[in-house]
Amino acid sequence: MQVGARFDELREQALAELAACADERALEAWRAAWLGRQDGRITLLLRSVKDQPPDERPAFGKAANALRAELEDALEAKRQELKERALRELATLRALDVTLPGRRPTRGTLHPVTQTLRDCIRAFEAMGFRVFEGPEVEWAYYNFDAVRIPEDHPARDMWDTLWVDALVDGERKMLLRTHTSPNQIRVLERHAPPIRVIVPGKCYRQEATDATHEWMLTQIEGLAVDEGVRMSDLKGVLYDFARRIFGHDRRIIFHHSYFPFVEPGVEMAIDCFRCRGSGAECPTCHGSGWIEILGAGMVHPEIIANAGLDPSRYTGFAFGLGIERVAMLRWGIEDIRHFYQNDLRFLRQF
Ligand code: FA5
Repeated sequence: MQVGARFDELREQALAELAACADERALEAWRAAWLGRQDGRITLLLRSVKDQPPDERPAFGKAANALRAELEDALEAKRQELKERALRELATLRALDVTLPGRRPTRGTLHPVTQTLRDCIRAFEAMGFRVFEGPEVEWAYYNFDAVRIPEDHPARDMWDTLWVDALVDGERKMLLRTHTSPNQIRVLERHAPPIRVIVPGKCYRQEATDATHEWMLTQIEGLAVDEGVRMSDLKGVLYDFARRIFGHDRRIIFHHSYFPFVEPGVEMAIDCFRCRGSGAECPTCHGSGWIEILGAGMVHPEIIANAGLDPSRYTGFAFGLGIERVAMLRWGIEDIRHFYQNDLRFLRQF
């Protein structure tokens, strides 16, 4: 066989096998088989130059060297081709479609109870009250005993309590505060008259929920203690508050009420936005025509005395306002339970 023809056959076979290589491993196997230093077929071919008849050696050697160079170039070209294909595939996998419409960033709003709380705080701040904060996990002492609700007092039943499971001195003494009134004591312990503070915050009660009762509620406690503070001051502050929040056309009523930490005690209610007092079947006010929004009264003289102040000289008023009820009245929301169900159809309306 002619040297040229033999080499053509080898070239064809080598290039066909190379073309079939699909990855780096196949390429390496091909390289070892054809160009491997030990026993690659081309290496063996080059080594066999000396076995050729002397007159054919130069042509044989030249052709074998040319074939080796050609296969080395073909290997390099194939390697490059595989690399580029892999990069192209990766690019399609991670492709960004710049023609897709963008995602609109979602924008939140303040929860309606938070909005109302802030508006109420602003109304009291405008009347000279300063904001104070107290703990949500409270000692039974502040929540009950210090505000004149002893262990066996029936008033404890008014606030069905969520107790914290930890025992302190063998007793459960910590609870989720049932009202913000423990802060009357916390403020009196730390500050001297003249006192004019409000204390906003969450409270918790083990309560069967209905249209106007939730087990978590937000209150603002108000406390003013000074020489000569009177019931008329309390009424003036609360009227002014109601006008700032609800406007002039809302009706307000004070009823006598009982809270162990005030004397006398009152409840303030606003006319029912739903039935305006006419509907005996109204599910919001239960037919009374009024929705109670706060409890209030003159600070009990015993609490003034326990704070180290002379009750014949210092007097004060206190109130505890329910913020969810205020939000319901403002926006005509018929059920308090909407607030904490996280239903965006409800929350997006504010
Ligand atoms: C109290 O919590 C007293 N600490 C208020 C007080 C403070 C009286 C200072 C005197 C002096 P009461 O339990 O009535 O009282 O609650 C006060 C207000 O919180 C209610 O008028 C109402 O607006 C709101 N509230 C009470 N319970 C709930 C409830 N379960 N869900 C929603 N709001 C409530």
